[in-house]
Amino acid sequence: MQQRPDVIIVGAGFAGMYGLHRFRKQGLKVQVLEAGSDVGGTWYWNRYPGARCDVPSLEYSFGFSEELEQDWDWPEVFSAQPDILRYANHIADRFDLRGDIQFDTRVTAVTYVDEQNLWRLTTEAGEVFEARYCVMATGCLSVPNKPKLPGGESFAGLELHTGLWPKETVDLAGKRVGVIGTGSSGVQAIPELAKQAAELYVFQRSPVYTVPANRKLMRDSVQQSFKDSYRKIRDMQQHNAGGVSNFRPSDGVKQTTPTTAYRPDRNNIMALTPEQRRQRIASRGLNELLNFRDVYTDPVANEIANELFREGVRYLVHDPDTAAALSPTDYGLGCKRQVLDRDYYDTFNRDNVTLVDLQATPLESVTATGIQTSAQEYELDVLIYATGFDAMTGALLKANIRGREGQTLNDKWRYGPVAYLGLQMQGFPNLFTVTGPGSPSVLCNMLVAIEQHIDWIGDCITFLKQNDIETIEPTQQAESDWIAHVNDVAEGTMYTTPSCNSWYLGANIPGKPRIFMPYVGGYPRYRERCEAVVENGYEGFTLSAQTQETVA
Ligand code: N01
Repeated sequence: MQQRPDVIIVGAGFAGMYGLHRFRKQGLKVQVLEAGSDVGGTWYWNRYPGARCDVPSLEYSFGFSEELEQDWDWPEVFSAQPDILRYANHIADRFDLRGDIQFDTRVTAVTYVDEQNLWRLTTEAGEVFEARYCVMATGCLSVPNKPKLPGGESFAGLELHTGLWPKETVDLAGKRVGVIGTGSSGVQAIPELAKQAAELYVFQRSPVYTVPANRKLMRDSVQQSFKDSYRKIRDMQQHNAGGVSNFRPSDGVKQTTPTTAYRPDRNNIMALTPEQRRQRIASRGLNELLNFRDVYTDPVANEIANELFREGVRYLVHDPDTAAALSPTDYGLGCKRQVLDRDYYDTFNRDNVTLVDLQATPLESVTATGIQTSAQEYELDVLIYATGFDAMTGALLKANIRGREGQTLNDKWRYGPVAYLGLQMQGFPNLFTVTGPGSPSVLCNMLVAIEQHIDWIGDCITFLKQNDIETIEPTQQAESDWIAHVNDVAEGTMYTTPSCNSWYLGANIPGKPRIFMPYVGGYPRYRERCEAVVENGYEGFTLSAQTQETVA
């Protein structure tokens, strides 16, 4: 048994790292447990070729340290995985975090000990850690989904998953490579894999709506403008639905890549004539379709945009059959997380790339030598799963969490995640989730969402200690009212149309309850609600006073 910390944090991605720094600064003893061998979370595991962030790096960065903001330089506007991992490592070194992080430590059970009001965490190696507070900083997209395909274990070649990519260089030269999956990961990886492999086979179940990413190198003047304006930018982030300031540097350099962030200047596609719509796309590209407000709420506007998108694919992809197969028809723009690419469609014009449409010729089995579809066998040396994650709830349910009186989180969440503000669950006192279901999380600039949650949790712990409060947990009423609100605001958006099957809804995992998990009401509205809850004396939470026996 180790010396008891005040707080145990599970995970040393950006959330766990900032949690460690923030809680330590407020005088708490903190222990972080991390399954990987180093810091970085998502950016530690997702090392596949082409991996990069789709939020501008000057915004996808921490605002808690002005010195860090000033010292760090980003080489690209939207950074690649190695640069973001370098940033994570820099933070670990700069704030001397590694001493309180135990790496290569997978937590296998998180159990509330009722008699002592503390959390006991057990690791795969059998170590036991205990603390009054437990913070699950386990990430929203951290449990890779490897679908159970017939013959799935029989492939004799090299098998990889984009979300568990090896540290060592993977040499694909001269190899026949297959990729299953065309979400963000697949779309980023495919153009890079095509450059390396002898033959690339893309096994596509659903075509994707993807638009070109901004690929600008960072200009010194742009970086300096941001550095000069960071306080204003951080404030702007706090008032933007997606946690992105959309700050335009004073020298007029524009960021043209759309984000999922709210754009006040969005207009309606229905207000334009067919000719005007085409002119807009001709001059601004397919990205323009994402800037129309009504595309996200009006099914008629949505279908107009979808058809214009398909027109664009037909223009970009030379072979008409391939273009048709790459064009989504059974769901609309705005249903899934927007995908951004670099040369995705052009990749299908290469001689060494073959699209295998699994809707036309379903995958029958994985064999020792490749993939058998209803039409033929594709012989492969390497099989890459770009099949996504058990998102938002996966890591929490896998951690085997047991709350008061032995209640399991898996049982509590059997019909879908139930939590108050995505921060806490009734029956699980003093356990906090960072960017949990019911919070803006994946719909927000993740670093902004993380800072807000960690600050809220840190302030909450200070309040508990200062007021001799033993435990905090939400009331059942507050929890169910919040979930009802989360569902209400998602209604009527393209996210929840019956034709939409996204990981936001859990629809990518067989048997997972179909619930829209993130909070779509916008980050500022959410943040204000969190602040109001505190101002009203932790409204919706039950606070239990410290008893003599448990004062340790
Ligand atoms: O995962 P996905 P992802 N047989 O779930 C297919 C973030 N991210 O890793 O659509 C055949 O989106 C599946 O097909 P279908 C970002 O938030 C960000 O790509 O279910 N195919 C789909 O094509 C993103 O949204 C960045 O029919 C199967 C693909 O696998 C999230 O991570 C980069 C299958 C999975 O797509 C997840 O993205 C990367 C089966 N049995 C990731 N099962 C950036 O910042 C699944 N598929 C840019």
